[in-house]
Amino acid sequence: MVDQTGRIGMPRGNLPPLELHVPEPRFRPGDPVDYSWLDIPGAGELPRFDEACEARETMPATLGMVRVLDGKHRAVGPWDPRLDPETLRRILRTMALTRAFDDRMYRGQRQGKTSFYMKCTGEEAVSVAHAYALAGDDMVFPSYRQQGILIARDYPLVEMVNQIYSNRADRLKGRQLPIMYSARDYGFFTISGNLATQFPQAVGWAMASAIKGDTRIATSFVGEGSSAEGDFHAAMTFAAVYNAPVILNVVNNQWAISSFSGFAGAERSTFAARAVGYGIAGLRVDGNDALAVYAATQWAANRARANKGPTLIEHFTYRAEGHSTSDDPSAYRSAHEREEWPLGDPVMRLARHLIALGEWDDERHAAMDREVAEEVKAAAKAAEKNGVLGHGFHHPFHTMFEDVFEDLPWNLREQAEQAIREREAKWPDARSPGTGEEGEGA
Ligand SMILES: Cc1ncc(C[n+]2csc(CCOP(=O)(O)OP(=O)(O)O)c2C)c(N)n1
Ligand SMILES: [Mg+2]
Repeated sequence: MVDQTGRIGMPRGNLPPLELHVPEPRFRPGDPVDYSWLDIPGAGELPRFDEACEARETMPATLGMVRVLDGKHRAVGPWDPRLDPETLRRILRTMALTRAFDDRMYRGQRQGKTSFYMKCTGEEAVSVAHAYALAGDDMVFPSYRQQGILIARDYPLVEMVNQIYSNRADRLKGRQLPIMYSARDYGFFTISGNLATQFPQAVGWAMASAIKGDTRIATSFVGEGSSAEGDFHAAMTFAAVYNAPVILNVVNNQWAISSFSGFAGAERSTFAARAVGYGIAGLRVDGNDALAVYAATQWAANRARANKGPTLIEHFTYRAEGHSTSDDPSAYRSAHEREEWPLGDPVMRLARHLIALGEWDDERHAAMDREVAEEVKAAAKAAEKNGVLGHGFHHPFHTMFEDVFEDLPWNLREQAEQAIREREAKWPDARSPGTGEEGEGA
């Protein structure tokens, strides 16, 4: 750059030097936590917009928040989905089951039964209430933290554990990282570790559904950190241009492993507000309020099904535990964040609402907790019979060469033969090489 005096790159004395802002989280390990700076709108404050409104009319909902459960555990305001107590209890039980499943699988990882696990503790309402508000055959393009959707759709827990243990009953034959499920018959698209790829895929699926004249809509989830990926923006553009029947969810749980949400832009605006710039309806929702998640999802699903367009939903929540079993959050954030989180625990909030209605009590809650723990235990025991990591009963290793090409190309056939030879040389005593039944060390 050349200034008026012809000097290149020299600072101009009359202007401040340019500087960058590097985001820094408010609290680090050991810091006391005070969330009073967080502006959380009250329950029932936000008006409910017409499902067929113009996308830009939802601007207040992208800066405000859909909230139904108030501080006294009552359901208030125009977003109350008015669910009957039986449905509320089913949602509560599914959230409790999801939490119990997470707890047991986490322990399973610590016991060496799997290499990896990811919990969704504190975020159960996001996936479970969302699933309850969809039709059972709507297509889900999840991230790795929506196990609650599979559980809400009654996917067998034992199949989930088989996949997590990479055992011989794993339908995915040990080819996916544990927890990266795939369940075509449950409308649950294969989870990918490549963040945000599912967003444009969901939009493409929704466009195809419309092209075929189908009535099924698609829904997809990314974390707030992943919303910084280019795929997020490609998906938003396609969804807006073609008015695709899709719900695009950003789960803002405040953290992307050790990066806080500020690195994805949270200091500047809400994630929901991204919607309006694209011409997409946007809703920010209290992600720890199952009724609010249900109501927002129902609004977006009705809108999409009526050909009124896509919706971006930001679920405002908190990742209560580590990112995964490979993570140690005490190294980068204050442990007090979880205790101080102003939106509480989604399971307890729904339970207290039911208690306030006279439809639940502490004894029933304790009995439910015991029941879901037993259900998970039974599934885990049944799956263990099919093998766990490190103790055999895996799919024969040479099956990794199968199922991609109808006829194995010569180079892969050579590689497969070489792999079998090397294995026999390494473990000459193995009972039946490659069957996965060799036991320890296989
Ligand atoms: C394209 C890509 N970049 C980076 C990673 C590594 N990675 C895995 S999870 C993760 C954090 C994602 O955080 P967020 O999107 O907020 O979701 P959350 O884990 O909080 O649910 C990162 C960076 C990846 N898997 N894929
Ligand atoms: Mg996150």
